[in-house]
Amino acid sequence: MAEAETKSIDNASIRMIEKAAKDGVNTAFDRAEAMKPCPIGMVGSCCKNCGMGPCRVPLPKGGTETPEEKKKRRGICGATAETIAARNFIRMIAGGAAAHSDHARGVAELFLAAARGKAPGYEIKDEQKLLQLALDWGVEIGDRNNQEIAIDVGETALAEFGKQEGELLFLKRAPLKRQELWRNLGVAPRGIDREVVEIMHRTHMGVDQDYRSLLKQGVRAALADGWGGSMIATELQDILFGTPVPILGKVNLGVLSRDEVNIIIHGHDPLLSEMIVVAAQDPQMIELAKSKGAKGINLAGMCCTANEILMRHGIPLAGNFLQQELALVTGAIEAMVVDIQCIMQSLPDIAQCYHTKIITTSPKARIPDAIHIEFDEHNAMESAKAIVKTAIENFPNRGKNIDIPEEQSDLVAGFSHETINYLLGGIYRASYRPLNDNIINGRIRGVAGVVGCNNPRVKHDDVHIAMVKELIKNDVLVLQTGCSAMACAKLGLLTPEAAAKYAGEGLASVCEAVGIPPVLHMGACVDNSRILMAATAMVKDGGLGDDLSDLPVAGAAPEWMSEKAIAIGQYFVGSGVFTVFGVTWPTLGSEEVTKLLFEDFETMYGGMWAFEPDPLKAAHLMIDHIDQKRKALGIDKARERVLYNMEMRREL
Ligand code: SF4
Ligand code: MSK
Repeated sequence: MAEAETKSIDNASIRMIEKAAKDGVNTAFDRAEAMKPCPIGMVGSCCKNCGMGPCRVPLPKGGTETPEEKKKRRGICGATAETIAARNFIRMIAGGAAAHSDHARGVAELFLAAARGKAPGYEIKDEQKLLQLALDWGVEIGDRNNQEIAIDVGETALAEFGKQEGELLFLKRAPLKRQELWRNLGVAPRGIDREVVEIMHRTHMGVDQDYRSLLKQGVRAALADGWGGSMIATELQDILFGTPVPILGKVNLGVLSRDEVNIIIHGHDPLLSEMIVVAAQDPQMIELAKSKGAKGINLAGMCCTANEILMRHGIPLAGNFLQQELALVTGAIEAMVVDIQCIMQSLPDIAQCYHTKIITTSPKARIPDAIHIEFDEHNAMESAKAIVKTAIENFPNRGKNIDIPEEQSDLVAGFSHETINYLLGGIYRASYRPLNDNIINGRIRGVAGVVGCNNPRVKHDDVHIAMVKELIKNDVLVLQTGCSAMACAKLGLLTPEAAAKYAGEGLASVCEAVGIPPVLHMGACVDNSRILMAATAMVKDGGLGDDLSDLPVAGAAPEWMSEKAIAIGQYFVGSGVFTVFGVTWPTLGSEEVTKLLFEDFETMYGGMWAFEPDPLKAAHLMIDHIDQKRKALGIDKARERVLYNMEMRREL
């Protein structure tokens, strides 16, 4: 038990780590202990981009070397430690941007098929957002019907991926000053695919060998993710499935049911999961479940697919990234349905110890020993029903070795950028004005986006929770997505009651007046684009400068692990936001590359990276940055509240 307690802060996970040990199941926690990270690769000093290598160029022991020695520290092709670290770093950006953007492409394709009437079961749920997007992209509205408009919107979206010239359309959403800065620095992205491909070209042996130039392309591709792929995914998903509004949900393994068929949907793509939600409510399916001895069907989510179906349907969250294996260890899952991203290959192996069926659904993400039921968007309900049926038929195979932890917590999710606008300003005056006003009067010190994954190199959930608690205690409103949101939800930080319990006086008073939690759940990892939109709305509302880099805001991914996290961090930095990562930092093998990212980027982009594994220290780096921005805006001194008499009102 003591050992399991060092691995997670979450009691449900601790109990399942214990059970896994008893059941002889090997999890990521065990593998992380058995396999120490390679100290050379960890800091970005290993290149394997050609057959002459892999080349390792670590700093000499003690970290000091003469200029002559440094000159010799090269790969076989002559690549320096700087080139190697920069290449590795931007290849991570390419991976992350590709993942988000290929997800977005799938959404755009389905969107277009739905608009053309070729994807039965899907329809336009948010007409207002469709029209807004049409306006933003210059698609004619006139007296055309939604279907006609949606076809043009879908075609415009798809064209963004392969665009060869010009700029991505969403760049125009950014503050004008930011757009100019991107153009002046030559990082305004062209087509999304083009920027990713160009990274792969430039990092091929013998191409771009100046770390500054490599990192510049990294920024361009990351912006193509945040203001391109991710934003397209979020917008089109909202139009198809509905823009999220606040909704009550539950989180943790305690949401699993003892007497119902448990189906977990895991991954990132809401296209299929939306249909599974409908299929699981089908009376025929429920009857079938009952005929197999179950009381019904219990659907729960895992990772970002979970965030998607929670926000729109209130489907409970079984857990975050490091709980995917632990969910199987309960012995109570009939089927875990996976789509794309963040899915561990160990799942089928663990499933064999119980009765669980692992079902892959994407042609892009197959796993040996899993059952493959391919999702056919033209026949989505059929695919969804086949999956639900497979799970139901597996219920009689449930064994006796079952342990479902009690833990489950309430949370409120669904704070889309539009919802925040409405909650703050009301239906007729929707605006960010009250937020800006409360930042200016000092009740809210600033805003932080705390996002990202879990990583077994640190104690599960602990780093997220410690950082977020420290931020809200210091009157910083926190916006969250991904696995980080789930970590904090488990502690109850995503409920309105958390304001009185954990937030500083100023933040608590605003949260209580508006009726919102001090930590707002904004969705899945692609929905970090919502945070960009919220920050842009703050700039446009006035009083807090005229660019994103003027805002008293900061970002963090304290338990990051995925390449997507690096792409997200880089698009925040490239948009002017100070961003702190924990766990490890992948360019420490080159002082020059690290200095460019941590210092020089601030002069160039008004935002820079930082690395601080200690969550409290990291929170204070963010708070210090917020305070500096407040000072620069001249709002660092708490203003006296003046009660206006009639004469003063007339004058005003
Ligand atoms: Fe080594 Fe250069 Fe080949 Fe990289 S590209 S593996 S540094 S020879
Ligand atoms: S699922 S990318 S572990 S947030 Fe989006 Fe969680 Fe990170 Fe995957």
